[in-house]
Amino acid sequence: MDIAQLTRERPLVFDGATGTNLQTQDLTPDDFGGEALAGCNEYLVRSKPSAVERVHSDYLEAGADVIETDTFGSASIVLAEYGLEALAYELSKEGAAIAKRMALQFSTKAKPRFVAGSIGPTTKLPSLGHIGFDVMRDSFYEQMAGLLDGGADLFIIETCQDLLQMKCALAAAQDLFLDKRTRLPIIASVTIETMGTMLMGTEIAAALTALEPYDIISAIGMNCATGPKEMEENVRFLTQTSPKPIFIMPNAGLPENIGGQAHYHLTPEELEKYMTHFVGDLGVSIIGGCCGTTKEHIKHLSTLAERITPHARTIDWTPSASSIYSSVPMHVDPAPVIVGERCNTNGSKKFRDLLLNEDWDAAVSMAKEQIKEGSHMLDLCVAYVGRDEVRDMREVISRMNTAVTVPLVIDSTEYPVIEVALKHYAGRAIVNSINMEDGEERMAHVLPLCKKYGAAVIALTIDEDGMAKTREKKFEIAERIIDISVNKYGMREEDLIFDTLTFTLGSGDNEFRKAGIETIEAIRMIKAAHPQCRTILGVSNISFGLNPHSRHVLNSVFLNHAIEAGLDMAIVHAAKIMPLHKIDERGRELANEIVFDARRFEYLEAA
Ligand code: THG
Repeated sequence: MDIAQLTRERPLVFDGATGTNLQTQDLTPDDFGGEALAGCNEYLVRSKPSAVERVHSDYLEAGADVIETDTFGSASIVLAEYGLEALAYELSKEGAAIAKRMALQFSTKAKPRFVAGSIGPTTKLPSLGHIGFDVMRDSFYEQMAGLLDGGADLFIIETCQDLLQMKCALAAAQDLFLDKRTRLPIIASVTIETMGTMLMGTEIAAALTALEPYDIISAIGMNCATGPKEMEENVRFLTQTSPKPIFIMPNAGLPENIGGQAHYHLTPEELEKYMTHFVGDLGVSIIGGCCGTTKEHIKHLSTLAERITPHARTIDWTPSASSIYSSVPMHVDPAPVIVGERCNTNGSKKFRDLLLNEDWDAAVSMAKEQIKEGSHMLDLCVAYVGRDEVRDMREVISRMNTAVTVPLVIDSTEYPVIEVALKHYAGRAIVNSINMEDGEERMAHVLPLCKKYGAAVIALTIDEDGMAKTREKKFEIAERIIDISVNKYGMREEDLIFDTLTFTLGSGDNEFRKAGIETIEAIRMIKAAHPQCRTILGVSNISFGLNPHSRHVLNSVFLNHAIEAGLDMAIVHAAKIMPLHKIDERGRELANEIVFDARRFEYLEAA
């Protein structure tokens, strides 16, 4: 099934609430298989399948194109609450099989009906350390395997509260599709609470940034928590920015608590009115109902779908990285995106000492300090000879995941370190870095990780001959990396950030006198040929070996020239970058002479 194709002319209509519908059937504890299982809707597929069939037939009669399986909580980690964890695969499979049987009964050539395997968020938040990535992924894998084997046509990973939980589910789906040599469309749907973010504090833009890179996601959207009215601003945002089709499944309004029970008051006519706007004016292409919606609501949506075409959207997409909270573009105006350099064991004695003392809280404080100083993102490197870098990365990043509001750049040469970081990071990280020192070897390890977790990547202009010195060689390596990354590993140009690297100009070494110009001109060449690609520099490298004041001046002047050539991002100590007007004329002149190799005197030794 091709979601984009199916929704070109008409929106696709999902069904309504499962729980609310089951409640109207006045089921007894016996129907659930005994007191101990009462309330476990997922067990009904075995204890009373007729109740589940009734939900499905109600919505199919109402005209839903897609019905959801009664498997929202059929992952072992949820079923464990009823001692049913061993049945996760079976219940998922039976749930899908019942739905498939019903869908086939109603399917016609003119109106095919589909089954969406429902995958809920479980009861655990991995970003809060409730559960580890691998355990959660395995649980989703088993649930999804059951849904697939039972005949689901697509998966809906819904009511997501924690992006890391969504990443576990997406990793499970990727693994399952590889193992079974198949592929189903996936709808990824987050829940935005009344306060305007996901439960973990995630803004809709951060969710979109983190999810958009996943090829296996066919549509992105929102469900639950609120009614359509409260969703409107975020619906508008998604329809204006998301390259993927949009799915919206609101509750029947905000729930009202009456005698300890949630009541939903939005009428079918009101839901239809909002959805007319969402589809017809904003371009939403998949609609349905969450909590409180009934057969009557879905009837209204399916008749609406017969007479409305999703508005053709104009998409303003900005490639970005994100933390669990917010999204940061990989280009800002004025440039550059400032990547704080100090959370680096090789770049800061203070950070190194904190790591050696395992003072994780103070390490997090250093991160926060850099944000205060103006960093838009932070480079993070915990490598230290003799220490367990995987463990250190896990300790630091699992804290920074929720404590640091800006995106992280994972700086490591070790593949397992990169993977452990990506498994503990809910946002969209940038991996620092790949290069071609050993040919394709490093790319072969790192790029599949970037694909699997949706990360962007920094690529250094280094090849088998070492670090490129001339602009032509830097450009040639960049082109080679683009070719392999895009054509062999499925990355997009917008996922690649090139670092044209510079040797220090502070050594006074004649061999490197042109290093600054070559680095800057290589940026110009890459941006001209590949405007989608981003560029970055570790600016402080240029001035190693000079005294602190000269370093600040040279770094600032060099950065300025690099920006003029098209530099998008800079790894710097934000507090030490000076605006040009704050540097006296003599300092600027000297720095310019060094950068452009126009030195009149050999003053460097004296610096
Ligand atoms: N490109 C990419 N990543 C990189 C670099 C790069 N990561 C590491 C490095 N280069 C960028 N980070 C730093 C961090 C600190 C310093 C230089 C580069 C630095 N530190 C001072 C020193 O060593 O003298 C301060 C030391 C201290 O505070 O103890 O200069 O090029 N992709």
